[in-house]
Amino acid sequence: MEVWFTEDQTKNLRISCRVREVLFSGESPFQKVAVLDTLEFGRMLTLDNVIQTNIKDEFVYHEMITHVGLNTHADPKKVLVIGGGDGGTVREIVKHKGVEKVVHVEIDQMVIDVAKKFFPELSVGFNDPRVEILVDDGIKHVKENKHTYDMIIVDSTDPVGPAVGLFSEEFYRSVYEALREDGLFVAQTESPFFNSDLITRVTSTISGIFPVTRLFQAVVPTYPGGYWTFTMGSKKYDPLAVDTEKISALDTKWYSPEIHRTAFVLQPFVKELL
Ligand code: AG3
Repeated sequence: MEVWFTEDQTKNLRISCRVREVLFSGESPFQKVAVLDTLEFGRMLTLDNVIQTNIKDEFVYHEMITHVGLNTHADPKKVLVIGGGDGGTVREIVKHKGVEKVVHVEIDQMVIDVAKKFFPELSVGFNDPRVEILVDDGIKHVKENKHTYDMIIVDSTDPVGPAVGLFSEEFYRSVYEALREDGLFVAQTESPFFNSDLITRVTSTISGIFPVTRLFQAVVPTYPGGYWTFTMGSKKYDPLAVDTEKISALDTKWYSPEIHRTAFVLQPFVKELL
């Protein structure tokens, strides 16, 4: 028997993956959580039937949401991660020896438990002594912690349901306040093919708050369109002014000093959104 998982990427577009086995399926107070063993992508985490991550392509997203910003800041010591309960983002941050503290705020305990059990490759960073995990609301956390972080990473789900607030002007203002005077933040900002209005709105909102706003891109095969964006809001540092020759070597598969530069090269149709 063939078993397939299908995500409705838009109302009119679907992605399907053949499933060898359903390893976990549960419902938390926030969402439906599932772990599927897929034939094409290996173990895959879905939340409310939306693909979050998988063993085959996770490195692209997790390396890009972390290293571009960490290598833009001159000396990031204290980093906050909002969301990203699978652990992939934290795993990449702790590769930076200069980082002294990572506060990881994830709203859903079930996602953390599932990551520990089914995604040891992603959740390894949870064991690093510099990492503190808080099961809490990220929006509340940034409001309550002013002038605290060098970098904030928003590793959210799509802008529907619980994550809507993480794409709002009010939230970006709290992020600004939660950052130290030379701090910066990076958020995942969806697909220019299917979420163009969101990209336009978010970049214009962020540029109204932060002196430097930059959109960059990478390829994530399992996300809608396969072309994914991230947006950086920065109080001082410009990622394009980084001397990429001075970036220290990291054990990565997608990110490199060359990619640090080329990720900001945008196609005309994407530039038009900004
Ligand atoms: N965060 C989810 C990105 C959005 C994916 N959207 C989609 N598949 N429709 C990824 C979490 C990884 N730590």
